[in-house]
Amino acid sequence: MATALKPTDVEHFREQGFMPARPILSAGEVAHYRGCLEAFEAAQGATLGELPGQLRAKTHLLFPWMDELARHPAILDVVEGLIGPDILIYHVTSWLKEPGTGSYVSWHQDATYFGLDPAEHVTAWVALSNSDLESGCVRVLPGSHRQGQRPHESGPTEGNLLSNGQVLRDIPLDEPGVALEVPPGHLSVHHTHLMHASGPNRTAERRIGFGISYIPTRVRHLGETRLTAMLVRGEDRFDHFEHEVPPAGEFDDAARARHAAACERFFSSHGSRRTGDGAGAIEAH
Ligand SMILES: O=C(O)CCC(=O)C(=O)O
Repeated sequence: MATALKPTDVEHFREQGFMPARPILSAGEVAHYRGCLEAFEAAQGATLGELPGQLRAKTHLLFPWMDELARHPAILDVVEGLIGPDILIYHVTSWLKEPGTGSYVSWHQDATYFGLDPAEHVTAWVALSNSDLESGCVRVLPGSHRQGQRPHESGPTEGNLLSNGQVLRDIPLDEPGVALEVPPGHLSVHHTHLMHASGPNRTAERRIGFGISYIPTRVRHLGETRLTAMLVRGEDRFDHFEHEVPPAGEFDDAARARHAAACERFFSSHGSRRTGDGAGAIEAH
């Protein structure tokens, strides 16, 4: 699968603040990664979002298959084309929208609570199911990243997958924006200042996506707590983050302990992140 970016792809990202869906995984890989997620959920008798322990956040620290997906060479090739060769994973959010839950995401910019400088973070959104308007895909305001960081305020938390229900002032929830539809096995990428939101999943199927937030190693976190991040390509000559350790076993004790410690640091450095959409549900932004 050809994954290298063309100069026109990079220009589109710089101008519009997002990269539309492009194929990244084979059908076999989609079935494999989805199978791994759902086998774990079946064994637990609950979805990832229903289980306690903030499992939707930094999921790559818990499961070798998720670690493998987050460092997939085809994804990293795209990310490298945008932020350069020395790449850290700063955060991961498993965006699971179960049918009939009404979960949505209010208009926001990812940078709002990430506390990164310079604002060079990008989110690769990888689909393991069809993400379209009907199933609650991300909707964007093209070019809005050029406005830089805008003020957010606390909004309703009921059904909102974002912590504190944070919402950009002046953008109505029903602002249609432009749908960023992502078929299974494809990825889209958005800039940390791009304004975006998503509506409820109105289909009978789950909508499964992973938002993987990558930064170049030169970026630092502005805060007193030293946060963790995972080096996935190139080298880190800056030492701004403590390096995360990939999980050796599926949801094993060591992985769970490291995941809990990393989440504790991450969320305490950003204020309370608990959402109102179910036990243990946590949003990254
Ligand atoms: O997956 C969604 O519905 C929202 C995703 C999002 O807000 C993000 O990736 O930053």
